[in-house]
Amino acid sequence: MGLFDYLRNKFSKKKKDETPVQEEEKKEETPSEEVSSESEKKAEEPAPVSSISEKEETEKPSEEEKAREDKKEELPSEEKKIENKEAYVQGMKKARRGFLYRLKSLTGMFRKVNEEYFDELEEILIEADVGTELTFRVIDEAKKDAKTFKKDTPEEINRLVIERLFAGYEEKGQDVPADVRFVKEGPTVLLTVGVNGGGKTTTIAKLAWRYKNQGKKVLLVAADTFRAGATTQLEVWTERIGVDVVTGPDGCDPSSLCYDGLKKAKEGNYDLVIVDTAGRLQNKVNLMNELAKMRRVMTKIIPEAPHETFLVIDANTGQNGIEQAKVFKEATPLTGIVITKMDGTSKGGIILPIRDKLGIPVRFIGLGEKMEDLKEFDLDDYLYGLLIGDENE
Ligand SMILES: Nc1nc2c(ncn2[C@@H]2O[C@H](COP(=O)(O)OP(=O)(O)OP(=O)(O)O)[C@@H](O)[C@H]2O)c(=O)[nH]1
Ligand SMILES: [Mg+2]
Repeated sequence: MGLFDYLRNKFSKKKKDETPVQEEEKKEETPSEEVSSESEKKAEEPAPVSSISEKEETEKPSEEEKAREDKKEELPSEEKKIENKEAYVQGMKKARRGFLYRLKSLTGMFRKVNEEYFDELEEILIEADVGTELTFRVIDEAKKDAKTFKKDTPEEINRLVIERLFAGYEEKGQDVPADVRFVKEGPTVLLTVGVNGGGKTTTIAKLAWRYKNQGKKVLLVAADTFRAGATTQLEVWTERIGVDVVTGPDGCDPSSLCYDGLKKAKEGNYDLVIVDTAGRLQNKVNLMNELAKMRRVMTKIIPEAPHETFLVIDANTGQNGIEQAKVFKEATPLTGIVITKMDGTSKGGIILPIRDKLGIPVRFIGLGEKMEDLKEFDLDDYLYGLLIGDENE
């Protein structure tokens, strides 16, 4: 079965054929449809915080909220899975238009493929941020496949190319569950890194919201002491979400905040500590030194910390994002990548060269500004969002 049929089958089957056994096999998803739609209703404006601020004002959940939470527990995971797919379909509208629609219009222009067709296809892939190296390789392979399997219509070639692209994704790098991997005992520490404006602080807030809703005790550490106002930004988030934060004055040593934060987390029996960092990258040596020092200090309190280190990349940065990732990868061990602002880009392909060149798994994807718009990365959902979407649109 081809990729497109596989995806269509997978998602159409779910609605009808679900069984309790299948449901159990599915991984946990948050947040539920109820929570999302309720939050959306509350959102007066698209500002990222609006969807949760009201809810968090009351300390104790109301009866209505409890009932909703209970319902959320009961929500079959298949439904959550469908809801997740919908978030990708919505969030990747622009990317789909940029890629799939161009592909379709090219397909309509040729009856049989020739060199010109391959050139055009190459351009579409490069413009979708798939990266030159991967594009050239896949096009070359597709040309060979076309000869071997005697395929010459644009539809057949497109399928070959797309299947090659995504088969490559699955081959590269080991598969790690997207969700943060919690340690059995003591706080799990997640360090976030990335260039400025990439979406670190917003992603941290979204993750804090996600895990708080899962019943975890979450502590944030405002270790971006470099940018004026960064601490206040994080504090505002923590008040709205209802989680604790460790802060220091602007300009103080971020490592000492890490020390204080981890100490508080250990003593206060927190489940998760998320550390925000400054988004600067002017000097690789400085970056390496600073991150190395933060890690060193953390190990004094929790020897294995940080358990996870996520690099946050803005999907709009394109190939530059890959270069950033290389620098960070050299500076600090990374366990995952978060792609933000996927909703704002017409180039959805950045996921592919990241995996191809860096071998680091994408763990989460930002599909909008609201809290619930940060989703676990799922290759099938992503492919569906990029290649199929809403079939009626
Ligand atoms: N549309 C959209 N916007 C996002 C997403 N993630 C983050 N943003 C926006 O990106 C902007 C920058 O986000 P921040 O979280 O402040 O970025 P940062 O990496 O912490 O930046 P510095 O603190 O300057 O290093 C904000 O306006 C966010 O609302 C996303 O997934 N979709
Ligand atoms: Mg920030």
